[in-house]
Amino acid sequence: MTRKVDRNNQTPVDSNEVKEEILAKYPAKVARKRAKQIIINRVGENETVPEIQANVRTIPGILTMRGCAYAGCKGVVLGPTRDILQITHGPIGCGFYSWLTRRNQTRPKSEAHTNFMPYAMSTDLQEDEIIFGGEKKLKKAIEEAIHIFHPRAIGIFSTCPVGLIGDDVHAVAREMEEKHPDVNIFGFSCEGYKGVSQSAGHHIANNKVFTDVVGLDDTAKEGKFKINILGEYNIGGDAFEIERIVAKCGFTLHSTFSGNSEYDEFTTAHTVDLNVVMCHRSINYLAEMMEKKYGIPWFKVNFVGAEATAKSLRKMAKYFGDEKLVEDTEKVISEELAEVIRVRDDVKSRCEGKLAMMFVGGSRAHHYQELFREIGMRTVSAGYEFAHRDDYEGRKVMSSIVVDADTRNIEEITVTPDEKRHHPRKSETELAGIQDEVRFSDYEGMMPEMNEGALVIDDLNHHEAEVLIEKYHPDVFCAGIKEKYVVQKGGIPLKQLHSYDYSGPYAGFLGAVNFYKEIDRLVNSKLFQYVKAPWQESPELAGRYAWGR
Ligand code: CFM
Repeated sequence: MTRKVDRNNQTPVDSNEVKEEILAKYPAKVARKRAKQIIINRVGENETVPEIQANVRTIPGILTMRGCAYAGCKGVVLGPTRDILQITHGPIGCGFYSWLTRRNQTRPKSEAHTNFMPYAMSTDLQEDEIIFGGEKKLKKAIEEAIHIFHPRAIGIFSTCPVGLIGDDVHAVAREMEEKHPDVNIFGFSCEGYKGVSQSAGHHIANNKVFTDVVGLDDTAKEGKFKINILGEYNIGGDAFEIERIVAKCGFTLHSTFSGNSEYDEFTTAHTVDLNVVMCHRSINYLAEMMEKKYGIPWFKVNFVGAEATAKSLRKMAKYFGDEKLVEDTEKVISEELAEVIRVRDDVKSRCEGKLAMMFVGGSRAHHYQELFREIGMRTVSAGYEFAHRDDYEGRKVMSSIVVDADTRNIEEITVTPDEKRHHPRKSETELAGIQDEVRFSDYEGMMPEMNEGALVIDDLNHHEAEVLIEKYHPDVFCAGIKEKYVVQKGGIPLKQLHSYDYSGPYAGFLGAVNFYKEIDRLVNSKLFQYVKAPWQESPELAGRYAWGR
């Protein structure tokens, strides 16, 4: 099942030396801690890999790439849903900076359909509320929102100051819901500081969507082979491409959590027969809870990479086991792959052997290695900002993950089977028959698929990125906007894998073609070799205090 790790394909630089150089700059205590988060990859029998420390606090003073719990809850999981009216309870900056910067696209079914995405709604907390409390202002904002927009559902998202002053967003939600029984109003305790990163916000969002939204309506959608896609957020139009492909094969896509989605698709999501999980990190909780409560099996898929897309579609068709579906899926794959292979081979002739690095949130640092592999490029170093050990080492290590105080901060919901609505989608024997192929409730993680000797780094920081660039001279560095210009000033092209640099889609078959072409242009352009960073000309900045003149 596992990809063959290329044991001869060693990195051109000694990873041990790079690690040592990185650690040498740190005080002893910091170096000891970072040493557990910088791992040289080894893959043994049964996908065993070395242990990496992940999902722990960033050491104060280090310039991390991470974001906050509010970003994970509002920005990531709920943000892409167009008709849940989302109010940020907090200072205006939190609402404004989480407004569409992630490039999650949406396509309302018609002009008449609700779409709140072009709005950034916030209570715009001021000093007065910080001192005297913000609940009154929140209630007023909800009244105003209902009056103007008539939403079916309202989500309230807490920011840091809300937690610090003690506003009870849940009590406000209950009170307002009593006044407006037609509107489903729910609050999220996703204050930015709630966890060590955005990952906490994902969990908080999953919990509330599960308890307050999923399962409210038992009306099933028409159609055969019904699925939900969990953890796909339609960045740069990825979900549009995935929708196109799964429909062409003959699946009925009931809902995507939450790219290009609507509230109604969430309330009825429990009526499907299969959940497939794209981004494991951000939504595995919901997959687990839906399985327990409603009996919906889940497995991991990946639509980033043409081969990975084909493999995922095959797994899905295999699950339903319908001959015509399997046949149609194969037809779609061979039809779509024809163009992909033509471009891929052409691009590969120019990109083969080039080096890539990727440091993205919690899934893409794994998924995008597929696309680079397809054009013959090697990932010499990769890491997540905020993923957990299971995303690195595979879910097999989950039982051995230490639960610390920061994790305990987030509610664990006890889920039991729903007496009326839990029913098995397949018999035990049917499930067992395809377990090896589809791997139910499992994720193999990033490290078992990476090369021997590759450097895996959790929660990368600025200093470490600089050492990596100096040592490896990668042909492309993949990260986000915070890293982009520093890396490019160093003469290395940076591809944003969060927002896609205003481009995309990169998922599915058409997405793969887009990505090959862009990477070809980036790594084969001479442009970056001409860049001279300001610090190469004058490495030190001198300053003077104005009053010393
Ligand atoms: Fe999942 Fe995502 Fe990602 Fe993520 Fe994110 Fe993202 Fe990401 Mo930016 S849900 S973990 S919290 S795949 S916004 S669409 S690109 S860090 S790797």
